[in-house]
Amino acid sequence: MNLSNTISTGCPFCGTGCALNVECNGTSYKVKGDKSNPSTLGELCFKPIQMAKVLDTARLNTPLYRQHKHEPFKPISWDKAFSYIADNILQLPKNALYFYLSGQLLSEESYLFTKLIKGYLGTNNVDANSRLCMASAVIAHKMVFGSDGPVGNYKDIDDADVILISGSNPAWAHPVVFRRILARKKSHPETLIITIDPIRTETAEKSDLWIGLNSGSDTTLYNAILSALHKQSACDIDFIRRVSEGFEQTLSEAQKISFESAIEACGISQQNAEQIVQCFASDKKIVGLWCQGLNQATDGVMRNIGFMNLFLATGRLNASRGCPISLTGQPNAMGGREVGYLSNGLPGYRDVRTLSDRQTCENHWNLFHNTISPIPGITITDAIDSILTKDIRFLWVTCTNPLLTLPDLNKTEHALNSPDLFLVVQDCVMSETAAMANLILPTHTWGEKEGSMTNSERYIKRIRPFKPAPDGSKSDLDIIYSVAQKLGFSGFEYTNIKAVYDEYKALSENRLCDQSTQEYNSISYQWGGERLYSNQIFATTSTKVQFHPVISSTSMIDPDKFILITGRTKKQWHTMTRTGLSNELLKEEEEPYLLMNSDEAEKMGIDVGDTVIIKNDLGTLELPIRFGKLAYKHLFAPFGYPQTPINTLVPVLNDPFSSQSALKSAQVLVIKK
Ligand SMILES: Nc1nc2c(c(=O)[nH]1)N[C@H]1C(S)=C(S)[C@@H](COP(=O)(O)OP(=O)(O)OC[C@H]3O[C@@H](n4cnc5c(=O)[nH]c(N)nc54)[C@H](O)[C@@H]3O)O[C@H]1N2
Ligand SMILES: Nc1nc2c(c(=O)[nH]1)N[C@H]1C(S)=C(S)[C@@H](COP(=O)(O)OP(=O)(O)OC[C@H]3O[C@@H](n4cnc5c(=O)[nH]c(N)nc54)[C@H](O)[C@@H]3O)O[C@H]1N2
Ligand code: SF4
Ligand SMILES: [Mo]
Repeated sequence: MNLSNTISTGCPFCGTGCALNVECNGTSYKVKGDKSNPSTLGELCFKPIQMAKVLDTARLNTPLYRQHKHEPFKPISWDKAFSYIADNILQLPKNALYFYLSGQLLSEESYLFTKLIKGYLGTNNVDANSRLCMASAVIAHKMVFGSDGPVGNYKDIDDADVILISGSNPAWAHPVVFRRILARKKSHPETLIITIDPIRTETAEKSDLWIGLNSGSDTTLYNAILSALHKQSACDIDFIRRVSEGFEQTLSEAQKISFESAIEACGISQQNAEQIVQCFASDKKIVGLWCQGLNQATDGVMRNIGFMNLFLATGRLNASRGCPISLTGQPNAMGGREVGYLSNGLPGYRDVRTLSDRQTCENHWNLFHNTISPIPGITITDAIDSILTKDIRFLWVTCTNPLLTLPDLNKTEHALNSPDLFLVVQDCVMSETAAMANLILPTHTWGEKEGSMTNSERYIKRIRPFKPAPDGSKSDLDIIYSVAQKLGFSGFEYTNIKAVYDEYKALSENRLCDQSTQEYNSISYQWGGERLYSNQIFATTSTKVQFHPVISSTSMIDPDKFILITGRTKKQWHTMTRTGLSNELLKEEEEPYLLMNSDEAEKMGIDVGDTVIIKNDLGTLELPIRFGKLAYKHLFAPFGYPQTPINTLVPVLNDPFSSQSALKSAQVLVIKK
């Protein structure tokens, strides 16, 4: 590798998907924004800049094995490691195998895992951490538009009159998107930024209006706005009649609650809610952004749909009046969804339940018909239960750290620690999950890998290596090739990564996420163009966009308990396995904390810095207090800190449509220590 040059690549962190140039000088890597990239325009935040300084810290450099989980690990050869995997896969029945992937893998990696597992192994027992992240958004998009895929794009922010953010804290989680919002505000001060969030986050702080609703009352709020719009004759009846279905039923469900009682249930002021109604009733261009505050809930799909209903009802799916844009969390959850890595997916936004989709993939992979199972696999939280009942006995975890990020960690730990489970973990460092494994496969990571990623606005770019990987580690793709070979499969003999991409892109032809015309070496492409469905023909069977009735939630807060919201910090990435190695990224985020309203704390005799006990039926934790501004009886704690694994207190309660877990609304008692 040339030691002094500039490599064009992308950021490995959030779904904003910034394109980067890395200036390499010996072992020093200077990360800058790539100004030639039309999606992110040369912007970036501090995470990749600081991360590039610690890429070689604490890396694994040999496969490690132990037969029993109480034994110490022993280094083994790669060949032996692949044999252990192949032996387990060949000896166990198909439905005893499970694979858990990640939105941080490159598209080529997720594609080949999908081909190996769903195609060659003939099991759909595979899921990704997107189940915890984007599953509700995926289902909602499919129900409304007929396909997954966020509608709008970042450019829509640049001329928006109103930016409506709900359940999202982009100032921390999508900083470059937020900077774009602030740039619009600066150049056009009349732009209105509204944030709907139980917490007065940095995003809310910098907005014109903070709507601090009660956790879980979103559907009630959106329904109230929808019926108020209808009452004022502010719905776009022409659009509704011409290109949509289901409006009447949706409206009558929304009308079941009066505006006044809805507002009361949300715990917000009538004036604030009316301000949103007036925005939608006007001709203003509104861009709607949302993320985990809507996705991670037992009614996550309904929250997504309720929010999108407001845009449909006012004909807002275009450049002049605005549109909804679902913010994607991980850097390549979009790519993973495109290649079909969730338990029901197949490449090119296909589905295992559709015969023609299975056959297209079987033909493409030179497999016999009926090799791919028509039954979706179980989801990750169900897989944890199946490990406990010994139905699943082999789990291969790649690029995710479930021991800290799944709900109900005591149960998760119990499952992963099971003597009947052979646990393989493929990671670049010793994560908490790796430390529980029977077999650890040390991988290359960002800066060392090659492939492609799709960002939150459907823009695909190339990811290129800019440094050597530690000796002894292997790329995720090499590991897949080698395991396939050990299993005796032909169909994984690629001469380069371009060949993997070319094979996948052919499967995307004539699909919504078509990228079949792209040249691997120079991919720079927004599939679907700037905005999806600009011809008002939708991916549904009737080609019409679908309204769906949304039931107003009636969330009950136990008067003794608090609602514990969990989420991100500004500089750390999830379980901190990599960003936790950077002192700069740890500054002010060294310790976990519990955010609480000062007046509620003072009533309980609790002061800033005091340690409190938080507990529920699932467990007990201790955290130091910080004061913030939140809806009454709400708390916030970050979830990535291994020393206080907050998901211990988060129950497994899933959305019935998406099986995404409600990670933002555990009920807890707070006790002064
Ligand atoms: N710094 C940093 N950035 C990241 C990540 C990271 O780990 N660190 N992770 C990336 C990933 S994978 C993801 S998914 C995104 C997540 O990005 P976000 O979803 O923006 O971040 P969260 O902190 O999970 O939650 C967002 C907000 O939802 C609010 N919320 C909770 N309950 C409700 C509710 O009932 N209604 C409404 N309206 N709001 C509610 C919370 O108070 C919180 O402020 O961030 C990405 N970016
Ligand atoms: N309570 C609560 N829980 C949550 C959430 C929440 O808001 N609240 N959010 C959920 C969401 S949205 C998400 S996305 C998940 C994220 O949860 P996880 O995906 O479990 O968390 P990460 O820390 O990102 O784990 C990524 C792992 O991949 C490893 N890794 C890095 N690069 C590579 C590579 O190139 N190859 C391989 N093989 N490994 C690599 C890292 O070292 C790390 O161990 O957490 C979910 N859990
Ligand atoms: S905004 Fe997201 S994608 Fe862009 S540099 Fe920061 S972490 Fe990376
Ligand atoms: Mo996520």
